[in-house]
Amino acid sequence: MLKDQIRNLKNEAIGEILEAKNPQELERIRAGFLGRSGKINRLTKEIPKLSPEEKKDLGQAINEAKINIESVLRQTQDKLSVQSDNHQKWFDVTAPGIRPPEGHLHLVTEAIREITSIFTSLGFHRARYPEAEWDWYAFEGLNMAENHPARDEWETFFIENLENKKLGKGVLTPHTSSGQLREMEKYPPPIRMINIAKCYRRQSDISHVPMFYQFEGLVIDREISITHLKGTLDYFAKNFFGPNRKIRIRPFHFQFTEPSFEVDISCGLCEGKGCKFCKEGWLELGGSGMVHPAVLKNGGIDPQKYSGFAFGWGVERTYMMKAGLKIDDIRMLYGNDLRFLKQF
Ligand code: FA5
Repeated sequence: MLKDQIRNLKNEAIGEILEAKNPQELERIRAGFLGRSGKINRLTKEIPKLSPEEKKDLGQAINEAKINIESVLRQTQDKLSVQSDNHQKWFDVTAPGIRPPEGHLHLVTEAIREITSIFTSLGFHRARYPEAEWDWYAFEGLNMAENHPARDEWETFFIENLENKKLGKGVLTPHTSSGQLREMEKYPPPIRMINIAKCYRRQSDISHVPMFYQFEGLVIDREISITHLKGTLDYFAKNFFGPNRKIRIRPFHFQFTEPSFEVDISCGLCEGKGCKFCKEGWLELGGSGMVHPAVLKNGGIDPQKYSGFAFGWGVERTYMMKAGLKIDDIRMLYGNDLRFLKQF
C-alpha cells in the first residue's frame, strides 16, 4: 500500500514539474514534495511503524522516487533558466545599431550608369549585343575583309572550332562597333543607339586590359552631318567631365567611318595649356566618324537616303580622364584591391 502511494506521489511530482512555467513555480513544487514537511517526507515518518522487511522495501522505494524526482527537477531547472535568461535579456531598440561594412558599386559600373544617363537624356536607347560574336559583325561587315591589315590593330581572340558558313569565325568581340550592324538589322532609321558592352583584346599593360568596356554611339537619320557628331560629343564631355572641358576632333582613319576622327578632351589639370600629365593640353579619348556608306548598305540602309555618325570609346580610359582622378595603371581598376577601390 505504502509502496503504491510512493509511486503515485512520484508520478504526481514529475507531472507537476514538467508543467512548471518558471523557476519560482518549480521551487514551490520541489518544496511540496521533497521539502522537510513535503509529501514524501510525510510518508518517511511512517517507516518506524513497519516491520524490518517492509522498512527495507519502503526505504528503497522512497530513495528511488527521490532520485527520479530530483533528476527531472534538475533538467527542468536548466531548461527554465535558459528560457528566462533569454527572456530577461533586455535590449534597447532605440540604441544605434552596429553598421555592417558598406560597399559601393564598382567604379566602372558607376561610369557606365553615368554615361547611359547622359546619352538617354539625349534620346539614345541603351543597347547590348553579344560578346561572343561572328567575324561578319566585328570585321567583314564593317568594311574589313579577311586579311585586311587594319584588323591587326584589334588583336582579336578567336573562338576555337566555331565557324558559321555565312558569318565566318567566332570571335570575342574586340569592339562595340560590332553592334552597329546588329542595330541596323533590328531597327529601321532613325537610330540613336548607345551600346555599352565588354570587349576583348590580347593586350595587357598600364593602359590596356584584356577585357574592357566600350561605349558606342550610333546615330542614323536623314541629313546627319559632322556638326551633329561634334555637338553630341561636346554635350557628353561637358556633362561627364565638367563645363570647362572642351573637345576637339582630329582626322584619323577607320575602315568603317569616312571621314574618321580621333577625339581629344582638354586636360582637366592645366585646362588645355599643357602640363606634365597631358604634354600638349589634350588627352586622347577615342575614335569617331561618319558611318561608311558600305556599312550602311551591309546593315540594309540606303546610303543615298540616310547618313550617320558613330563613336566608340573605352569606358575605363574615359573615366580615368575625369579631373582629379590620378589612376596611373588601368589594371588597378580590375585588381580587386579594396584599399584602392575604397578611395572612390
Ligand atoms: C575602336 O575600337 C573603334 N571601334 C572605335 C570607333 C567606333 C571608331 C566608331 C569610329 C566609329 P580603338 O581601337 O581606338 O577604336 O578603341 C577605342 C577605345 O577603346 C580606345 O581609345 C580605348 O579607350 C579603348 N581601348 C582599346 N583597347 C583597349 C584595351 N586593351 N584596354 C582598355 N581600353 C581599350
